[in-house]
Amino acid sequence: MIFRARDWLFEFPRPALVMGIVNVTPDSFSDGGRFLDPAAAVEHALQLEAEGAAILDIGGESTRPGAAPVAEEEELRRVLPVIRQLAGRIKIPISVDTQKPAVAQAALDSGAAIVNDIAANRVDDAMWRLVARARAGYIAMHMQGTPQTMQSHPEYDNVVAAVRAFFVERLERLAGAGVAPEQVALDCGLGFGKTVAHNLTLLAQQGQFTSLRRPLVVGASRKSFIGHASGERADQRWAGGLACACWAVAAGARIIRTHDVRQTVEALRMTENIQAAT
Ligand code: 8Y7
Repeated sequence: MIFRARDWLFEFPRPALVMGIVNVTPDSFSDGGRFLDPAAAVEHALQLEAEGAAILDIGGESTRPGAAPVAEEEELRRVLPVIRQLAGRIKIPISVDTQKPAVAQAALDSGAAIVNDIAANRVDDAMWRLVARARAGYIAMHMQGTPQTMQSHPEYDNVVAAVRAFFVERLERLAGAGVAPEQVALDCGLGFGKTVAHNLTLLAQQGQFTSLRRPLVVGASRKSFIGHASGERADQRWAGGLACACWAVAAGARIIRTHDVRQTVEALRMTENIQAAT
């Protein structure tokens, strides 16, 4: 299995990829405001690369439950300086976390290689066409509802079947827009229109998605369902996040999106050593 993002190529089997989170926002629930200054965000990104990140995910719009949308100009003003300064300076691909085609295009023009799209359940295909043109990587994440409404009453007959059907349909529509399967990674979207039980079921059942033969992305880092189990506040949830990361990789996930890069790399290498001995 291959994941291709412009000039980057990841060939599996290989050790799981750790995707380090770089928030350039004033209001992220776990590290909001710490890296709004571009220079601080760049420093943070360089540190995550040094800690072993294989991808950096740069985002300028908080998508925590209830967060207000950010205007396009403001989002561009946040992420572009960071992407421009990082491109060429780092040896790993940059992913842009955005729902807006114009932001994705500007980010790709500034050196990003992957579009991380939490709004992959979109109706028009502008985002997919620009991903196809740039031959960029694309993370299709499942979300029920919107960040404004998603946690009010998440409901599924069968959450695993619903997410799997979404993946199948999305791969078809992406192919129709010119995005090759090799460019696509799939993400069940933990916390995006899901109860605690839905999140746990999706983690437990990662193996149900491996037959789609695309890399699975899992982002559990610091999310509230971890706090539900541990009682810890967001910036103290790393241990629960590691448990999710190790479980997910043992069950078949290939890319772990996290704030806690150094600890995650260490825990995943240990998990893979155990796997190799089974
Ligand atoms: C995810 C994500 C967020 C995730 C992917 C947070 C942008 C909330 N979560 N992207 N983004 N997967 N692909 O807690 O789970 O970081 S934002």
